[in-house]
Amino acid sequence: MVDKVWRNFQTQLKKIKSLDGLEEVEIKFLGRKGQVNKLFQQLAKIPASQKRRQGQAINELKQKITKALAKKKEQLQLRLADELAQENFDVTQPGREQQLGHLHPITQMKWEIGDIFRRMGFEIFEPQEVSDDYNNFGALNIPAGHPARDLWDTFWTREGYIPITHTSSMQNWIYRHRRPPIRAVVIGRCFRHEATDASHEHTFHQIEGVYVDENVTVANLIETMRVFLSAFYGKEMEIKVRPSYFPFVEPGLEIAMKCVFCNGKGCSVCKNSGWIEILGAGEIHPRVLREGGIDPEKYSGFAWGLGLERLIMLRYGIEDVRRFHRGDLRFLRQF
Ligand code: FA5
Repeated sequence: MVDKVWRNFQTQLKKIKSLDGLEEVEIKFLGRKGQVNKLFQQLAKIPASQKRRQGQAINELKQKITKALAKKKEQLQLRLADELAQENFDVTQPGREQQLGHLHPITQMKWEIGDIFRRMGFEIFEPQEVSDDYNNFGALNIPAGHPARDLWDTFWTREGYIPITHTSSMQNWIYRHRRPPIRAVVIGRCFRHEATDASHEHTFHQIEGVYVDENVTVANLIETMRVFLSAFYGKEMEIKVRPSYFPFVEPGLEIAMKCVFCNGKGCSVCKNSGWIEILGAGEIHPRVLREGGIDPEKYSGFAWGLGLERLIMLRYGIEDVRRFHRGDLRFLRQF
């Protein structure tokens, strides 16, 4: 019996490839329920005259197995160290810091701006990125053939849908799904078929806002923008309000911020004007309210469309809007 166990052990010893495998074999032979202990238990059944010799043989077997396992362990450890050395692996080196990803600056700012408007009492929405002629133009007092359509260089799908040119495309939906007083902000992507430059991208983000209630005026609009800009920049910002034209507001206006790159002196980013336009806005046109099922005799409101990238550029002094989509990690890791 002792010989049989020894032969069995030797066969298994040869197959061991790892320290885990070694432990398995050790348990199988030297463990509490292992083969050596089983031999000891069988001693009780053999004649007293043979017990002494047999007991000695089992003890010798146990020692041989223990020794063989220790030798094998040493060989395995040496081989492992050799392999690690060949891989040029220095176990004494401290761990390398993992480069985990983080949110894109646009996402960070979208969330931050959403929080500011939420605190100001606005409900936040995302736009439908692909919409139709009615929502992007028709419902906004821009019927087919209206020359103002040229203000937006529009992409069209073959089926006649529009990747939205502005977040104003959500206005009609908001008027139809909310009753005054309405305070809503839409933050999302817009697409324009236009030449790109330092302040124009084909894909960019807008923050649309609408406020509808009784007796709302342009003064409320300007104050709302002032409060928002102070919260976002952490200080009073110098702004310029000038008249503008959008078919869905009357009167319409634009707000520009002093160019941070040249401090108002004029440079390539602000096209030498000293100011960077950040939003279009105005009193919502009565026709647009009526189209949304809201009585313009009773209610009035204001709306605005802010360019998200331009806000971020002015906050961090980023001189080219195209940086946001280039995927340059050196740029992105700064946020
Ligand atoms: C509009 O899109 C209007 N829908 C805004 C509006 C809403 C007016 C509600 C009245 C009432 P405009 O085309 O000017 O307007 O765009 C608004 C802002 O989006 C701009 O001030 C600018 O900050 C940003 N913007 C426009 N085009 C681009 C572009 N190609 N790349 C980056 N930002 C842009």
